[in-house]
Amino acid sequence: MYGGGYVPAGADEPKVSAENPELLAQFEARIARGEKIEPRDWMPAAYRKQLIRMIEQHAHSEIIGALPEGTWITRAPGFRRKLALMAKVQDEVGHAQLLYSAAETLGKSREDMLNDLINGKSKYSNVFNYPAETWADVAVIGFLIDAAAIVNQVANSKGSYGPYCRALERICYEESFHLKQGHSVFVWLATGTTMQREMLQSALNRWWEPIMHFFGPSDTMSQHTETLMRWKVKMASNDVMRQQFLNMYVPKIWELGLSLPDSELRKDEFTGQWLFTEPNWDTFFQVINGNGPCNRERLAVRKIAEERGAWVRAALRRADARYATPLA
Ligand code: FAQ
Repeated sequence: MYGGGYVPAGADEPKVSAENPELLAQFEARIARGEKIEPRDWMPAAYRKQLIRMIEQHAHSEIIGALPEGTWITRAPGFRRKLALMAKVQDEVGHAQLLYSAAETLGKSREDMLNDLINGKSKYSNVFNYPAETWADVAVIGFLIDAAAIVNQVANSKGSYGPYCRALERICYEESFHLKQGHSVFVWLATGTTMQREMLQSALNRWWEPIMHFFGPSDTMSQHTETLMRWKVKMASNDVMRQQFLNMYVPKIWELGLSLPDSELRKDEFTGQWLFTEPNWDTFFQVINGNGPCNRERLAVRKIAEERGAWVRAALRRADARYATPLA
């Protein structure tokens, strides 16, 4: 069922059954009451491990996610578009900062997380392994990928881990501006010249499957959903979030006279569910395991950034050490 060399996590998972049953029951009761779990609170090892995995992947997605759009800052049409895109890309990097800080509260250092990103041990969102070929790709990313991210993040900001939820709340405020920026470019192109509409349609066709993949494998294939939903880290399953996205955004795309590259896509009026052609999950697993069109380039750029920034980090560490030394 799985492709792309994907090995489902599990063998080295901490066992929930090995936890102290009394502490586990108290922990689950707190979650059931809607309380937030904070860094110093007792938590099962599996909860900690799952949160680190998920928040770390999310943080990596933000810094790697800055790259496809980042390449368009100098080519954005006009000063206002350049300014808006530059501010957006800067926000994404800021989101990574917030998320790395949230993950650090669980005991993994930022340095270890960044090393695991560069050495390919840790994943990041599938969508950032595709190139932004034209200005219309920036419109699709800004409108639809930000929209997809918001669907996921608004839901999960109501989850159980305090530092992650607070980071998500702040991120969602900023993402809603990103969505407006993306929508503005998207509508501009959709209502522009024939060439602009064609460029947008072509970008939409290329991005549709990666966007469908964005919410993760269908529920029958998802490895972590059950555990994550039990502990209110994930507040809805992959399929439920995908449906929410389709419900909110497909009408907005069709309204502009654009099409989507799936002849099966339609809402079943009886069930209220969207019907669609199952995206190719083998392609998805290939992409998230390092074999997408841009994986190597993305990690190479990240590695260069780490190497070139090493002197700044060293200088900051020295400054920290100096201020920590009491004056004679
Ligand atoms: N990409 O068992 P599940 C953004 C992996 S932020 C790559 O269903 P889970 C902002 C998954 O890790 C975008 N890998 O997993 C922005 C697992 O592999 P593992 C990121 C994926 O955790 C916008 C395996 O497949 N958002 O875009 C993906 O229950 C514009 C089995 O899957 C977040 O990270 C994927 N799409 O559910 C920036 C939100 N989906 O770890 C710039 C937080 C699944 O066992 C421009 N994360 N996998 O080796 C989540 O909500 C969840 O982790 C899911 C996946 C829903 C992504």
